[in-house]
Order: sequence, then structure tokens, then C-alpha cells
Amino acid sequence: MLSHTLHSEALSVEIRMLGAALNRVVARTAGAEVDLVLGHADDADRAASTYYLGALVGPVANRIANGRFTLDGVTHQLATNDRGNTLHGGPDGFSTRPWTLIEAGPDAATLALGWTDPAGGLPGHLAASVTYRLRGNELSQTLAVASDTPTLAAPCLHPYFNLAGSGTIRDHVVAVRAGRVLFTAATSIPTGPPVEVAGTPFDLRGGVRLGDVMDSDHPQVAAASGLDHAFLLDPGDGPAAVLTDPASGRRLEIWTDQPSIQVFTGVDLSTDAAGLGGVPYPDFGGVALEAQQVPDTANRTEFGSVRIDAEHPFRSTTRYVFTLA
Ligand code: G6D
Repeated sequence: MLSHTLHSEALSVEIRMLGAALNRVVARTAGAEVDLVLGHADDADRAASTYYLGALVGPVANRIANGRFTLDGVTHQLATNDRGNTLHGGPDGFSTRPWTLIEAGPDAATLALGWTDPAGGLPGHLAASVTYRLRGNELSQTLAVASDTPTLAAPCLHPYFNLAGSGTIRDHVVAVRAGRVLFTAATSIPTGPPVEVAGTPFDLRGGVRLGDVMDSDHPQVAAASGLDHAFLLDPGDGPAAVLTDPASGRRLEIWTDQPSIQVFTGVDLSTDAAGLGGVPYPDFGGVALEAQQVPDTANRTEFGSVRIDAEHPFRSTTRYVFTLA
């Protein structure tokens, strides 16, 4: 079984076993079908890609600086895969593995993965699972990771959205409920304390057109050729992020129990696709909105902890609520 598709009256959602990936979210609108996320035509393209389209990344999402961290007094060195850092679980992370479908129905599916990575350096035998549930216009995703020994785990889903179904996301409007953002060094590792967004192009609280942010001459935007930053979520009752495509009227709300959202505007996507001969997406053809732990929490105790052990597994739920015009 390579994939499983969930159906509701409004959406069809294709889950690939490789990387437990959310590969397609197809909306039927006015007789036409529109895929609202970026995905791969086949698993060969997915395996060769470095862009994690829709993949479940882990055990630890985002970056661990220098691939190094100290756990219970012992320093561990992980395999690195991104300019000296460990990104999205490293070279042999969750997204590279075939997951097993253990429960499958028309509107819900659970995939599981037993994971060890002696060469990669992360301790423990992990038992990971993800349950996708589709109800009408709402897709939820619950992640769980258990370990018999103390280790690190904080995975997340890595979907790229394009609510227009084609072109770039420059005209999409994004709102993120975050009063603070992390600026990064040249290797994309967050540096320094969180920065207040007020008065900067990073103030997405009221909703901003992505193209306007991407065209800003702010040095952090220039260095990332757009956004590739962690927004630290403020407490609140509403969605953590809202993405709108004004032309079609389609809208997405993201609700999460995670403390941050990484917004990545997809620079160089076309290079990846061209390198593969895979699905051709233009640069900025999708925006990744990743509900996750704060990057490099493994080395930044002020952001919390990504440590798990037998008594304290990882568990997290994120919901994607679409409005289809
Ligand atoms: C993540 O933050 C990272 C980006 O830097 C990376 O390029 C992308 O995944 C593939 O969003």
C-alpha cells in the first residue's frame, strides 16, 4: 500500500506512506478540482526531494544547531544535513521512511513507524504514529511519539499551501497570531532573543500580502529571499494562522497546540523540481506553514523542552480548516 485517500463531501486527501505525507488536498469547487497543497507525482520524486512537500518531519522538526545537544548531562552529535545543522530529523528522518497503515477508513487513517537511527546518533527506539481525520472542510492531524529511553522528539507536518492551485503565493494574504519572531544567522539557526514584530515587516497579526513582505528590504527578508522564520505564537482563542487567496476567496485556518509556526515562502522550489524532473512548481509556488516546537529548542531551554521519555511521550494535534469558495 503506497497511499490512502480520505474523502468528505468537499475534499479528497491523499496520504502517502512514504514520509506519512499529506500529498494532495483536492477541493471540488464549481465543477473543477483544485489541489490546495504541493505534492509529488510519485515516490521517486519524493525520495529525491529536499523540500519535504507535505512530509511528516522528525523526530525533531526544524534545526538543531551543529547537530549537537546535551541530554541529561551527555552531549550527543547527530548526523547533519543542512549547512552543518540537523534539519527535520537529519538525513534518515521520519520523512525518508515508509510508514505502515495500521487503521484505514473513508475519513480517517492512522500510520505508524518504528524508528531507530544508530548512524544518525539520536538515542532510543521510537514508536511514532499519526492519525489524519477528515470531516467536511476540516482535516486534523494528531502526532504521537513514545520512547523507552530518554531522547528528543517533536515532529511536525510540513505542508505547503497554494489555495489558488497554481502560480505563486505572492497574492495570498497571511495572518499569524504572533507578537514575536526569531531572527536567524546565515545558516538559518535562530540567534538572539525573540524580536517584537511591531513596526517591522514581520508583523503579520493583521494579515499581510505575502508579496509585500517578500519585497521588503529588511535584512532578514533579504537574507532568506522571503520568509523562513519561526513566529512565536501568542496565547489566544482564535486560529494560530490564517491564509487567504483573495482571488478565489479560499481560506485556511490553522489551529494548533504547538508554540510556533515556521513560515517558509518557498524560495528555490523550481530548482528542486527541475533537479528531479518532478512536479514543476515555480519558486514561491507554495507557502509552508509548519506548526511546531520552537527551532533549536534542544539547545535553547528558554523555549521549553523537546525531551521525551517513557513517562512523557510527545503528542500534538493541528487542525486545518478550509473555507472553499
Ligand atoms: C523548512 O525552515 C526550513 C527551510 O529552511 C527549508 O529550506 C525547508 O524546510 C525545506 O521550512
